[in-house]
Amino acid sequence: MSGGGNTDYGRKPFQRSRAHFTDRITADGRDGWPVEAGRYRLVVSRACPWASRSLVSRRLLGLEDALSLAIADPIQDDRSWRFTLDPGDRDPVLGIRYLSEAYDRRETGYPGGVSVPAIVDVPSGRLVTNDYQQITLDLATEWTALHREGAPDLWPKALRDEIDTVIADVYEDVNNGVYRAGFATGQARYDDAYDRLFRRLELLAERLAGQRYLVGDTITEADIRLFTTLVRFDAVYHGHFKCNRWKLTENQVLWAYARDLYQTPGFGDTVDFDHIKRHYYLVHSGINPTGIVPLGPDPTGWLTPHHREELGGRPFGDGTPPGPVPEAERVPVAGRP
Ligand SMILES: N[C@@H](CCC(=O)N[C@@H](CS)C(=O)NCC(=O)O)C(=O)O
Repeated sequence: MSGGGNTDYGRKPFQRSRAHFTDRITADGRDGWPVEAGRYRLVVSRACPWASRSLVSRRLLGLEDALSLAIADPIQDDRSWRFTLDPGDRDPVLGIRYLSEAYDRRETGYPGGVSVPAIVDVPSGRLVTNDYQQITLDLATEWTALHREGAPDLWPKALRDEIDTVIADVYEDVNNGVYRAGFATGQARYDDAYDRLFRRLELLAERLAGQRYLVGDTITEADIRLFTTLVRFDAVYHGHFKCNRWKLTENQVLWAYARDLYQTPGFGDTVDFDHIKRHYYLVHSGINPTGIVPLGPDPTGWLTPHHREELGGRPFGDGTPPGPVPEAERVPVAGRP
């Protein structure tokens, strides 16, 4: 199905760097970081799918007051993530210009990359964790004392095995699969990533044809993780990463599923298409050397009716949707449909 060309299995595949700081913020504080309202700051880029998971979870769980938010400029410079969207180019709470300063306070000479999402301890200014795989699970299970009333259970114990199986496949073939395709340096690796991506998406579409959410009948961690890739699909992965067997808008089931989530409070209200497009098309100069940011696609389709409620399902289980987005965190008009 996919193009031929040279085989390149001898070359190094795209490798996602290990999350280096894996301390956990827990209810019992066993790593020295107890859950505490107002103590920590979540640093994200709205462009980043891994960071966006934590933005969605934080909204769904109503943790906005307990865990404050710093939004980095979508365009990194040679010192990585920076707070150039803030007055004086400084994060107003941490007082730093670059996220790397919090990494340095944690460990001098840390050789790894500076990545988001990151959680920083406000009193000491030290990075606590950049473990993107664990952060949302901990928000769901360790931060419960600070959840809003009516917060959903995003990782319910009874469904955990099934959720974990789904998220492992989604990670491998979809979340990370688009990157393996986009950053492939040879044809065979690209072909393999592309084939696995679309095979997995088609399986997921079959699963979602008859049920509203991935696992059980409520929104879970699994939906959050699939959503953050789907919402970027046509805007960046289809063109920039060459994941172009079809567009999301051409897959009836997944497009309706993604719109359903987008229109659910806590999902679409965290998405900034302007940050997403500028980050991918400007930062990855190796695959987009001209730095031209495409004007399309037209995002207004995200607001069209999806009819997924006909499948039943209880988005928040016995809980309720989150309230409005805090004024200071509203996505600017340029980033919304
Ligand atoms: N790179 C992280 C995962 C999160 C991630 O890849 N974030 C991206 C933005 S989407 C990032 O911050 N990249 C900069 C870098 O890793 O140097 C890891 O593997 O620990």
